[in-house]
Amino acid sequence: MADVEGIKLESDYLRGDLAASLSDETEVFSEGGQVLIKFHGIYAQDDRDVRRARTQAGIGVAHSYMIRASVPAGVLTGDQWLRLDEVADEFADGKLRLTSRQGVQYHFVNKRGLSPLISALNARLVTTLAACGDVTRNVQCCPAPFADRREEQLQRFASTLATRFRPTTSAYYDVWMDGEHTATASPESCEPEQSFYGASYLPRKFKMGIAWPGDNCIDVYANDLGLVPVTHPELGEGFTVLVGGGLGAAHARPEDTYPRLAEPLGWVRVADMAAVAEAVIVAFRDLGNREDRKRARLKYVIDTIGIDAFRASVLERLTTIDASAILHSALVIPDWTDAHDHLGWHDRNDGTSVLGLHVESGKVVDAPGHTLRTALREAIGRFGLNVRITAQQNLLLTDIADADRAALAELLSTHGIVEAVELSHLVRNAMACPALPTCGQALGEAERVLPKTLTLVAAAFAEHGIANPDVVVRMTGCPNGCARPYTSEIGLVGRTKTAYDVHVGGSAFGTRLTRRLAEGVKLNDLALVLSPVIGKWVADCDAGESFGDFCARTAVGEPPRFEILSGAGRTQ
Ligand code: SRM
Ligand code: SF4
Repeated sequence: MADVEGIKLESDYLRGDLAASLSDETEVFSEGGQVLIKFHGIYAQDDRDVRRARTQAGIGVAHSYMIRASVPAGVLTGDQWLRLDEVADEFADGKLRLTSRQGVQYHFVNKRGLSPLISALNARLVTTLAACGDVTRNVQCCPAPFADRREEQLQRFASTLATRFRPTTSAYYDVWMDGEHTATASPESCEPEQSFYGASYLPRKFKMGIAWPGDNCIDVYANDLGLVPVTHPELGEGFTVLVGGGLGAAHARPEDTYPRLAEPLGWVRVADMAAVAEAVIVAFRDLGNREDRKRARLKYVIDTIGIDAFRASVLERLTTIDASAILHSALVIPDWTDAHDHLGWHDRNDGTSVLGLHVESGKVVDAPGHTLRTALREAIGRFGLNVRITAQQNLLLTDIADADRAALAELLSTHGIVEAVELSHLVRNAMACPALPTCGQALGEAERVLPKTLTLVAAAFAEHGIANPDVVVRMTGCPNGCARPYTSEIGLVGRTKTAYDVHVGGSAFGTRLTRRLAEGVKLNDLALVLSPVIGKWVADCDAGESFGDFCARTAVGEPPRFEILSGAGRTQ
């Protein structure tokens, strides 16, 4: 068993020695404590920019903590946002970091700041419980509040699933909030002994997402469990259920770790969906690898036993008499026609509008000439707005009275916030993960070098006369895939401090994995590597064919590892 398994088992449902560690004088938690705090939404980190100098000076690393709030479907009230904003100054580094799963992170929090920060969020019904750890993580959902769609039903459903699958430990409230259960984000809950999680929780993280049909803005195929609403001709409303997505890989283990897209498990009525989701999670709990954490995700269970055996395992765990009447054959998902960023103005035709704002790498921060954080605070306070976080690290302001549109636009403009239409496609589409200096797993930079990288990519397209390429670029500091580079059209994956693997050929709609074009490329050589392929695309593409589609059709670079290993040639 991996060491983590023993720590979970002996922790008394995630309590461990956390309370004792909090009252000691040090900036650290015990080894076991560092595992357990993740379940409470906290990661132990250190400032890697000063790691070497401090170690050489013999003063040890600069410890700090990252706290992640999980926000189902990215939905927040204005009041919640204003409190989230305040605590960034009180306890963190003055920045809110919107995540690729619609959450919010704080960095550089010190140990003394953890309890007050968590208490402040919970007092506004925002939880950090299960934002990290071997549990069901934040439930993604298309956040668009458009009048002509029914996403809001889906968003409520995402919230229901998130609440149902949150672990029921009271340790969270006892450790961080002096047992104060009343003002928290979690529901009345059963004792942890009665929860399906059991004492050792899941073998690894488990991710769920709900997409809007046709608009894969959440990258549904990257989830362990992805739901797409499809109406059954006889049984009515339900979901085609996808299982086994996940992007993490390790450079040192190309033979048995790889990104993989989710595949269909079946179709389920809305009323039965939570029960089926629970059966999938329980099957993962029972069948997942508890020895080798690199192989502990659901995708490897499915690749080991096969989708049919996995489906049978799910059926066995459905506690109804006729389980097969619950899990039906998968219905075909409507074609994906977009992975919408939801940016810009959207008229709801009910006297209100929605405005999607681009947030570079999710960093809500005040910078000279671009005071986004202050702008949001003023706008939300003055116009009574609410907020949605997108799965592309951006932010939507909702409930804008049509009469306030001009004044809001004026306010944003005085803070240097430009409308999305004024941004280049590359900037608008791109994502990067936090990487250095906070992420302990980063091999190289990501969000800090994204602007330079996009300039280099733009130059490569400009060489071939393309001035504003509509291409999706995503960048990560290591192969874990946090900004989902393996489903983008150009994915850059950190290999060393200065070099990246260059991937191409994912689809703009997140339905296909990338192909590796080159290994270990210095950033300054990026144009050299991309330019010949761009040249071929310009010369040979079919009418309207995107860069990603062209690279896939003409088999540029190596196929995805998953296809090589499985021989499946699987693309969706
Ligand atoms: Fe991630 C670990 C940041 C979405 C795959 N991820 C981490 C950690 C916590 C590093 C660590 O373990 O010490 C990163 C914190 C860095 C920092 O300083 O803030 C981190 N992941 C992020 C975020 C903030 C990236 C972002 O740019 O927004 C995203 C937070 C989402 C959230 O709110 O919950 C984030 N991570 C993802 C995604 C994308 C997704 O889920 O849609 C993936 C790929 C999908 C998947 O899970 O396979 C992802 N993160 C990983 C992995 C690889 C897991 C694996 O199966 O091997 C790790 C490493 C691990 O878990 O040990 C990881
Ligand atoms: Fe850290 Fe790697 Fe995730 Fe980037 S992809 S945040 S470097 S774990």
